[in-house]
Amino acid sequence: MDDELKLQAFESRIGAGETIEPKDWMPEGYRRQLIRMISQHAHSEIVGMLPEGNWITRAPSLRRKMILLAKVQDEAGHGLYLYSAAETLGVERQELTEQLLSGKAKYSSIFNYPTLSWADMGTIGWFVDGAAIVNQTMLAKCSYGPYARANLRICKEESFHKKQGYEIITALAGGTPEQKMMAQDAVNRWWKPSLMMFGPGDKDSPNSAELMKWKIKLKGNEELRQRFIDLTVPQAQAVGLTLPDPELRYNNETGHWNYGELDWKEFFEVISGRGPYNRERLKARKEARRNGEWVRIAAEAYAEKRRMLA
Ligand code: BYC
Repeated sequence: MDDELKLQAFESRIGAGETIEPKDWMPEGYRRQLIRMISQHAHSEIVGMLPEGNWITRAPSLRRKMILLAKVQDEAGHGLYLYSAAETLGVERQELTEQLLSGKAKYSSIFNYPTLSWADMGTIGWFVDGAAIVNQTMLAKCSYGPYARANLRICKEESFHKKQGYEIITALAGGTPEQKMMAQDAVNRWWKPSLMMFGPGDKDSPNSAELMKWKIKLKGNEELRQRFIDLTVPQAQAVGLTLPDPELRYNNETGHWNYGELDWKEFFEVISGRGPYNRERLKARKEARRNGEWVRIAAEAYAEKRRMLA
């Protein structure tokens, strides 16, 4: 079959809701888009361990420490499922890691902000994992089998992450006036950056049309952002915290919450490597890579020895 016929057959499989598997024929554009998106997602999970990892030694109780430790370890696991999913497309994990460390690859904008107080652990779980669930529940139904299955598993774990974050915030919001203030301050700092996790508005999203045509993305950035807002406003009201947006208003006609303009200039600065914490995040990843060098050498030598003995 020539490529034109293969493409038609591929697109009719997508149209029929079939799942594409690694050994199936796929257009180069589909493969390229998946490698870009899955690797960015994997990097986000790995870099995303840093802001919370920063608080493990300062958790306010043993119970909180155990929960946070488990959550951060889960994020490492997510990174590994996702790198494995990317590898099914014929790319090496080492190459992807190098793209991250050289600053060539993107990772989620949200992890370029500092974690200043314990309440930030609450808002990360509540907002960041909450936003990730809204986005990834859709990706769990995407057309590429390995990515869909990785997201299915990730979402189950994110659900626990979100609950632990909301529980931290509920405890602080119902605590002393100082604790409530700490929770409100974290909400003030994390709300808008969390909304920007969904990516730019649909007209500034160059990848969406192709991704939606191939059912890699099932919904646009704007629709998912709105869904997250609609789910989160009542949760903020329930704990007596205010979301920092004077234009947030329920719209009876649409059944959705209207919200104010986001700072897209800030977003594009952050994803271009000039956010508040981009340098620190990459520095930490480079140090981790250097410190783990001896483990990789030992593992490689062990694998080589087993190959020779086989
Ligand atoms: N941050 O055409 P667009 C987690 C880029 S981690 C950075 O709309 P697309 C967690 C975009 O890449 C979960 N860059 O892109 C972990 C594109 O640039 P390139 C992270 C962003 O792909 C630890 C350009 O802007 N989730 O849950 O159609 C602790 C134009 O955008 C961002 C994922 O990675 C951003 N926020 O849609 C706690 C989900 N937004 O590549 C929690 C998988 C946009 O053309 N990814 N850009 O140079 C996706 O769903 C999609 O890639 C996005 C963007 C919705 C993020």
